Amino acid sequence: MSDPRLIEVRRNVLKQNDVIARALRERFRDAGVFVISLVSSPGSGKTTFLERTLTALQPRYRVAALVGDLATENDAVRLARSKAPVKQITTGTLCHLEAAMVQNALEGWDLRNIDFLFIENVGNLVCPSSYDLGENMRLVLMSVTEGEDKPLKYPTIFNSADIAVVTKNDLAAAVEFDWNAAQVSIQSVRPGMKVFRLSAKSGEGMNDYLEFLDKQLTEHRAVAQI
Ligand SMILES: Nc1nc2c(ncn2[C@@H]2O[C@H](COP(=O)(O)OP(=O)(O)O)[C@@H](O)[C@H]2O)c(=O)[nH]1
Ligand SMILES: [Mg+2]
Repeated sequence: MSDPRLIEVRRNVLKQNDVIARALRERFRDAGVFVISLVSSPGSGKTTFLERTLTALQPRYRVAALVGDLATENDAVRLARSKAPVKQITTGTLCHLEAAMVQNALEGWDLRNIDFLFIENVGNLVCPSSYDLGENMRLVLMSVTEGEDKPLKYPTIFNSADIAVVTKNDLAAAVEFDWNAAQVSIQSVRPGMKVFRLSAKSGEGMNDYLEFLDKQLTEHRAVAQI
């Protein structure tokens, strides 16, 4: 049986996170920035996908990114090639980002100068699901090389996400990826979820996703009357 004190501590940590996440969400809304967080297992292709996204959006939008990892600044170095402002958050032993880490990382940034802020979470399909980061949209990424049943095995993270992206489509034939089976897995966990199929390496399928982001920002600003 679980220790009731442990449950109490966990509850308090989550509550504290929610308070900060709520404040962040208000700050984001006031600044008119649209915030997208990315979650996936390690190696699914978050950084590759994000680098391509940042580069593609830059001519029209002001973009920035925060990236979380247990150790190393490798991903921030890769993302900085897009010339967008990027900050690395190293979490040490923690397998997820928390709202307070995002808040600290944003120090010194004027959010009014950003249209899209992306937050790459630590690669993990379990821990990040319960931590609200104040984002407007949570994107869960899965790659064709991971198999079709990840949503069934990790339903909580798929449930907590708003949209799904299936990436590395250039490898689909080589790994005999079954698109229908993947769709069934995703839709059974999160009925109606919007899914994009693409390859961040070749760029195939990226346009639909970029157009979707475009619309999201327009709608967000119309609702917030910015
Ligand atoms: N073939 C192919 N490889 C990819 C694609 N996206 C990422 N990769 C490769 O997958 C590996 C992990 O990618 P990375 O972006 O670091 O994943 P992350 O750990 O989720 O950030 C790297 O070797 C990438 O080059 C893709 O669309 N197609
Ligand atoms: Mg990465």
